[in-house]
Amino acid sequence: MADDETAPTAPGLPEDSKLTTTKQRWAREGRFLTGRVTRPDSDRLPPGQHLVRDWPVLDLGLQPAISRVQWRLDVTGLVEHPVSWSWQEFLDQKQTKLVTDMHCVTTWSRYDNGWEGMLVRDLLDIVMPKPEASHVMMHSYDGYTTNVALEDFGAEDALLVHSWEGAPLAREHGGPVRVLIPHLYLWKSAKWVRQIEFMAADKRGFWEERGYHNHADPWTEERYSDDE
Ligand SMILES: Nc1nc2c(c(=O)[nH]1)N[C@H]1C(S)=C(S)[C@@H](COP(=O)(O)O)O[C@H]1N2
Ligand SMILES: [Mo]
Repeated sequence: MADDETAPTAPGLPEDSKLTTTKQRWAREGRFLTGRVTRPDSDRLPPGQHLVRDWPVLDLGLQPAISRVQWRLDVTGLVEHPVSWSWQEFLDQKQTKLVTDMHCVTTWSRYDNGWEGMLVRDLLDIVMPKPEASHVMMHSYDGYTTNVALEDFGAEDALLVHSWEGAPLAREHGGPVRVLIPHLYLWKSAKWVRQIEFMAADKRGFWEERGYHNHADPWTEERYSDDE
């Protein structure tokens, strides 16, 4: 068990101490990014992965066509300020460019992907998760779902992306907007995202219910639920 889970709660601290601790750590790490978040080259490819140059497409075989006119993003559940954004409202939010690697559980990794979108941390600043919010479920236009702990969702390089390498994110890769959580296997990065739900308890998403690991850290090869 991690130290922060066993640490006694200081007297007088409210029940939200876990979120408070997380937010304090974010503050220590630095709120502003240099635009590049990677490990040193020598330690860059997670175990069991191989490098690819192309970008494979993986999904349930259904690639919903969502026009930017129809598109909406709803942020729901345990937040102080739920939002329901149109395409323009989403673009009006602060935009950030990042370069990250990505790692798929099917063993390919791809380095140096240039993204543009909204930092999840900027989203969290707007919607303000309530103290009891501990997990997040992403819901997509194709019916896909995937779950993460709030701490993973709020990673410094987690992004809601609309562009890749300077062009609008292609439909087959989840455009108009997909989630990107670079430090987890790519199935945790919901394509065609339409709703982000904040929850008081964990709940497994599509692949997590079908044999895949609940957490999905590529560095410790959290591939299958048998390993939990
Ligand atoms: N909405 C949605 N998101 C999804 C999926 C999906 O089927 N539907 N598949 C996941 C899986 S299993 C992987 S490996 C990645 C693949 O992303 P890519 O097709 O852009 O490489 O998307 C993830 N996000
Ligand atoms: Mo996947």
